[in-house]
Amino acid sequence: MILDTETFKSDFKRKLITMYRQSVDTAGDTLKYMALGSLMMDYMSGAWHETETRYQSECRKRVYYFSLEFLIGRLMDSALINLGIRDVVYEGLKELGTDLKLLEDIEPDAGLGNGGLGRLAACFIDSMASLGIAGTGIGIRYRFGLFEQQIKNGYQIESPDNWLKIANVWETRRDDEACMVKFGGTPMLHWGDDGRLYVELKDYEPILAVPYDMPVPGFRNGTVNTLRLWSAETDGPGFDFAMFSKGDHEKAIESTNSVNAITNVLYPDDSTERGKLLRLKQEYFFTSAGLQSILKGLKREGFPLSRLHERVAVHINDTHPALAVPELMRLLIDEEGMGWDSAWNVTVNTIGYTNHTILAEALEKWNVPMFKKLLPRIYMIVEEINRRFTGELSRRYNGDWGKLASMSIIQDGVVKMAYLAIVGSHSVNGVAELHTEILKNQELRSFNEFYPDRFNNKTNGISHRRWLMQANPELTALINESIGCGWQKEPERLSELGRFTQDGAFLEKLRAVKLEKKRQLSSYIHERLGIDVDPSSLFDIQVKRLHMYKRQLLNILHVMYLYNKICDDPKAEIQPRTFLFGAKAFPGYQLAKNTIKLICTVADRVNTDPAVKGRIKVVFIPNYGVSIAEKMIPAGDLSEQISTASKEASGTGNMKFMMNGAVTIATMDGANVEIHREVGDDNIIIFGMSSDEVIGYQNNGGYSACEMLGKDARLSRIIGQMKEGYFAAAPANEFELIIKHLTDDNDPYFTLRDFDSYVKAQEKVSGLYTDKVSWSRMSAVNIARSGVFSSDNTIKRYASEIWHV
Ligand code: 26Q
Repeated sequence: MILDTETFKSDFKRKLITMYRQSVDTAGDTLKYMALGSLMMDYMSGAWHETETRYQSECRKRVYYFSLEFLIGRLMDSALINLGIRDVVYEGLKELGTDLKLLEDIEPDAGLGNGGLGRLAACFIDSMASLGIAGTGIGIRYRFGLFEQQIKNGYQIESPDNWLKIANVWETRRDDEACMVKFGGTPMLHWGDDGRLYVELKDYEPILAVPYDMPVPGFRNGTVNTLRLWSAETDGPGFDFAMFSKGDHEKAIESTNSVNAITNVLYPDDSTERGKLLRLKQEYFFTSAGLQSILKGLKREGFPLSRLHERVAVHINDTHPALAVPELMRLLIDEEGMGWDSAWNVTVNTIGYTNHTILAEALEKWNVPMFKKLLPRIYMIVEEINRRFTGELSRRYNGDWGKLASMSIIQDGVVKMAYLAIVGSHSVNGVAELHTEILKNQELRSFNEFYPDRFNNKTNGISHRRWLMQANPELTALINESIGCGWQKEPERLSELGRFTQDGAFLEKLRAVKLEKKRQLSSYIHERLGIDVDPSSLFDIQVKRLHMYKRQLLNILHVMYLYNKICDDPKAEIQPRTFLFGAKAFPGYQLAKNTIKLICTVADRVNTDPAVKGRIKVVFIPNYGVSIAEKMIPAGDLSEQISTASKEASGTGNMKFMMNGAVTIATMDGANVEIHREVGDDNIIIFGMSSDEVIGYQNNGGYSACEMLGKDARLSRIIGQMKEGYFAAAPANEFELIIKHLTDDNDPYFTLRDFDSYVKAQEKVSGLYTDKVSWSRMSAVNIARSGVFSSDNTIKRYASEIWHV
C-alpha cells in the first residue's frame, strides 16, 4: 500500500472527528487506538473486497480451516507490517505527538485459544493470506477467551478474559449471512413421491448463528482473506414474553442466557478430555454454521454440489470440528436431496483431518445418550457411517470381531471422534515426523493398515512475520542489513545467514541485539513484578501450557538442585542464570497448579537469599499469552523443550525460540527431532530417554521411581526439602500432590529418570555459554536454519498434498 505521512495524518485526524468528534489534542489513547484501527480497516477494505471478487471470478478452490481455537493475539502491528505502512504511521503519529507503541498496547489480545493448536491456526491463516491461497478461518467468537491468570501468594487465580470490553475494531457483523443451527428435536422419516426416504427434524431448538468477519491481510501482496467467527444468538426476543410482562424478568431471560452460553467462553482445557454437553454444542454449532454458509455460497453461484470437493477443501483442526463429517452428509442428503453414496464420496474428498495429540486422555469421546439427545439426526448418520465402515472391515478381515470392535466408531457407549474423523476424510496428518510415525505404528496402527494412503506428515510451522519481523524488529534489521529482505517473502533464504556464522562483526551485532531484547524484557519484569534481573545473565526460558508431560517440574527440580549446590559450596562456579517461566494451568488440573506453586515458592526463596545473589534468579511471569510471548521469546538464550519423549506432538514454541537465536535444550520429541537434524549435534543440547525407550517402559514396566530416588542423593534431598517445607512460605504438606505423583504414581513422565541426564546437559550449556563468541555462533546457526519452520513452508505442503490448491 502507498501512503505518505501527510495523507495519513489528515486521514487520522478526520477519523477522530467522524468517529468521536475529537481532535488529536483532546482524544485519549483509547479513542486514538480505536480511530487508528478503524482507519486501518478503511485502508484494507478495498483489497479485502477485491480479493473476494478475484477469487470468485477465477473460480478458485477455497480452503476452509475449521478450528475451535484461533489464538491470534493483537492485530494492529501485524496489519501495519503486512500493509507495509508501519513506518509512515509511526512517523505520522509521532508528528501528532502520539506514540504508536502506546496505542498498540491498548489492544486486548484475542486469546481465543489454549495453546499450540490455537496459535497454529492463527499462523496458518496468516500464511494462507501471504501465499495468496483462498483460505478462510472458521471458528467461534467467544465472548470470553482463555482465562486471565494472576498469581497471588504463588497460587494461580483465574478471572474471565473480557477481551471485548472495548469494541473489537477489526470485526464486521454480517447479519446477512446469519443462519439457523438446530439442536434436539425428533427426526421424522417419510417417503417422497420419488420413492426415496426423507428425514425431517421436528420440534428442534433453533439457534441463530451470526458471523463476524475479521480481515487477514497477506504480507504486501494485496490479498486480504477472512477469519469468520460465529456467535450464538436467540432469534427474536429469545425470552418468554408473557413471563416477562408478568414481571418474572429473571426467569424470562434464562433461555436467552442458555443460548448465549453456547459461545460464551472457550474451554480452558489443554488435552484432557471433558465430556461436557456445552462443548459438544459449541462443536456442532460452529461446524454446522460454517458448512451451511459454504454451501449457500456455492449454490448462489449455481455450482453443482456433487462436485463440491473440486471447489472446496474443509480442514478440521483436531477432532473438535469432526462433526463436519456427519453434518456435511446431513446437508447434502437431507437438504440437497443427494444419495448416500455420492454424498459420502463428496464428503470424504472434501475433508482433511489433522491430529495434534497422542495422549489417550485427550482423544475426544462423547457419550451416546448425550450425543443422541442433542443431535438425534447426526447420531443416525454416524450410526450409518459406522455400519457401512464395520461392514467393510468385516469383509476385509473375514469377520474378525476383535478388529471390528477395536476400530468401531461407536464403542462401549461412546462415539470416538478421532475414528469418525479418519473414516470421513481423505487425509489424516500428524504434526511432526516422529508424531506421525507414532500415530501410524502405534496409536492408529490398524487404521493406517486399512487406509495406507490416508496418513501423512505435515510438520508444524510458525509465522516468521509475527515471530521474527514483528516480535523482533531489532533482529529483523540486522538480518536485512546482512542478507537483504528476500527472506521476508522466502523464509528459507534465512539460510543465507550461514555465511556470517564465522563473521566476528556480525556475531557481535547479534549479541547486541539479544542483549537489547533481554533489557527490554528485564524492564517489563521490573515494571510488572518489581523483580530485578540481570540482562547479562543467561536467560533460560520455558513458556507453554502447564502440563506434567511438558515437565516444568524437571526444570524447577534442576533449579532446586543448583540452589542446594550453591548453598553447600558458596564458591561453586555457576554461570549466572535467570530462569523464566510462563504457563497457565487448566483450572481443574491440581497437579499442574501445584507445580506453579512450587516454581513460585522456589522463586521466593532463591530471589531473596543473599547467598545466591547475582547467580541465580527465578521469575514466573503471569498471564502468558501471545503478547507476552512476543516479549519473552526474543529474549531467550536457552529454549527449554524438555517434554517426555513421545508425548509432545510437535511443539511450536521450540521453532519460535530457534528463529530468535536461542539455543535449545531438548529431548528427542516432536519437532525437536527435526530441529536437531537441521542444526546438527553441535548447535542443540539433547538429553534424556528416546521415545522408543519411553514407549518400551510403558509397554513392559521395569521402571521404579522409588529406586531412582533411593539411588540419587540430590533427588532424595530435594524431595525431603519439599516435604519439610524448606522452600519458604509453603507449609510442610504443600507439595503432597507432586510427591505422590513422583513416588506413589511411579513418576509417569519419567521426570526423575531423566534428571541426571538433564543436569549434565545443563552443565554443558553453562560451559558453552561462557564462550560468548561460540555461543553466538550457535545462535546464528539456529536462525539461519529456522526458515524451513516457517508456516509458509508448512502451508505450501498442505496446499499441494492435501487441499490440491
Ligand atoms: C478437548 C475436549 C474437551 C475440551 C477441550 C479439549 C482440548 C482443547 C485443546 C483438547 C486439546 C486442546 C489443545 C491441544 C494442543 O494445543 N495440542 C498441541 O498442538 C500443537 C500444534 O500442533 C502441537 O505443537 C503441540 O505439541 C500439541 O500439544
